[in-house]
This record gives sequence, C-alpha cells and structure tokens, in this order.
Amino acid sequence: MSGNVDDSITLTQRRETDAHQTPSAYGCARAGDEHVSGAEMIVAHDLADETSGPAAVSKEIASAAESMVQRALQHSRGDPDDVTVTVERLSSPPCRIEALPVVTLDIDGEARHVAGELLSRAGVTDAALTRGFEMIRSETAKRGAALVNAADGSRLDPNPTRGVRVTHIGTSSAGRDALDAVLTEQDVASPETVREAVVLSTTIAHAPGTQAELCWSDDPDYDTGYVATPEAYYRLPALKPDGVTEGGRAIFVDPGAPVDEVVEHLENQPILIDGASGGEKLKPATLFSDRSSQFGN
Ligand code: WAQ
Ligand code: MG
Repeated sequence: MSGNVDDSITLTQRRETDAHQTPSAYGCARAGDEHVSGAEMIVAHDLADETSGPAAVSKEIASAAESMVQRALQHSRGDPDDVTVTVERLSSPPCRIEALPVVTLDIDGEARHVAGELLSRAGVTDAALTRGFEMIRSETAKRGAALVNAADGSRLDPNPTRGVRVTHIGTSSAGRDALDAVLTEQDVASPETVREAVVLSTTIAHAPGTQAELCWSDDPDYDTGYVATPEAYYRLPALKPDGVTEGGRAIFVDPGAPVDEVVEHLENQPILIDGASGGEKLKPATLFSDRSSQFGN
C-alpha cells in the first residue's frame, strides 16, 4: 500500500493580505498514485480578544500544521511519499452553523438495509443508492467525494478520478466542545474521527442541492459508516461491506441542481461549526416508527 518513503516533507504556505482574518489550513498525503489521507481545519480567532494577538495566532497555525504532518506520517493506510500542508487566509467570513444531530443506531448486521431505508426516505431512488454503494466499494482511494444524481444514479462531478474535496471547514472551540459532549454521552470510541465526519457531513447537508450522503472510511480498521440527511447524521456500525478495504463518500444531488454551483459551494464556502444539536442512541425500529416525525421524515 505504501510507496517508497521519501524523507523530504514539503510545507507550502500562501499568504494573502486584505482578506478576511481567519486562516484555514488543509493538508493531504499521497503514496504513489494513491491518496492516503487528508484533513481540513479552520483556525478561528477573535481579534477583539487580547489573548489572541498575531503571535498567538501564528503559534496556533504552526501547531495545527504540525499536527497535520504528524497525522499524515502516522496514517494506518501507509507511509506517504509526499505530504502537503496549505495555509491560507479565508477570502470570506465563515458561515457559522450548528452540527447535525448525531444518532447512533444500535444495529446488528442490518446496516446496509437501514442505510437504504434512510436514503430512500431522503428522496434517493433505489437505482441511485445502488450506484452509490457500488461507487464507494469499487473505486480506489480518492481525495474527494462522488456526486451522484439522486434520481438516476449517474455520476455528476466533472473529474471522477479525483472527486470533490470539501475544504475550508472546521469548528469554533465552543462548537468543538458541544459536539464532543454529544459524542461522550453516546460513548463514541473514536471521537476525533466522528467529530470530523460530522463537520464534513453537516457542511455537505448545508450546501444547496444536496439531498443525502453515504460514507464509510477508507481506514482498513474502521467499519462504522454513516448516512447523513438534512435531519441527522446516522451512525451505522459495520456498514462497510465484508472484505472491502476501500472507503469513500457518495453525495446524492437533486437532479435539478446546477452541478457547478454545488461543487463551488462544497470546495470554497467556509463553514465553521459553532454548536451541536444533540442526538441519541436508537434502535432502528424506534427510528422508523413513533420517532419518524423527528428523524427520517
Ligand atoms: N471532502 C470530500 N470527500 C472526502 C473528504 C473531504 N474533505 N475527506 C474524505 N473524503 C472521502 C475520500 O474519498 C476518502 O477516501 C473517503 O471520504 C473516506 O475518508 O460516525 O474517516 O477520512 O463512526 O477515511 C466515518 C465515521 C469516518 C463514522 C469516515 O473517512 C462514525 C472517515 P475517511
Ligand atoms: Mg481515512
């Protein structure tokens, strides 16, 4: 899985003046032609706060960049040949939104069925959800997500080998604390992975034209996946099909939505998750019966 290790690490930094005062950082790591890992982060700071002067901000950015490099080097998918970290000032103020409610489903061996039910309640046709599953399970690792027509299942993004990478996303410290409290309450074993997935899926759900999302990790040891709809982020233990090591994301898009605007929003609109919306652990039977007015339809 890993290529030869090249001991040089490139740190790239681009600085812009006169832009909005919130830097963001994102990074990615590659081995051969394979994408190993990626991460996005917004370093948010309040210039009115005296403890967050320019020196404190640069220190925070340096430490964020260092943690991204560490993470790329230690990734379970192997040693990368190159690691790139980009630091840029946001060109527009981030849109502050609350995270989707987090619902952990208590299921045993029926994840695929429950995922299908959630997606069809969100308006995704059987043909489209079958295509979404196939795309995630069959394709080699990519940087980004597949955009899938929610009606006929056709692939919409202009460069399928790359996918669409959602960047310029992160949490405020209040948002991070609120989300971590929800995850702790649900005994989530890997809160950092789930927090990042909730931030990403909330951003995707917030973008115009998106209807739902299906995801499982490309980390070979991680088999919990999720379905996100505008109502909630539904965690599905053992969603990853047996024997599949690859993972990915399928974003189901309203057939009438202009694809270039959806892509532009996902790639460039800065989003800061500023709070949580609760959630709970549920049995699917509860989800699809008496609670269906709250979650799922
Ligand atoms: N934008 C678009 N697609 C992305 C992004 C992004 N920022 N980050 C990752 N992807 C796509 C890409 O194709 C990856 O190969 C794939 O998703 C999987 O990424 O609640 O860890 O980072 O317990 O491996 C789910 C957590 C974790 C479930 C998912 O994804 C839970 C995860 P990974
Ligand atoms: Mg991964």
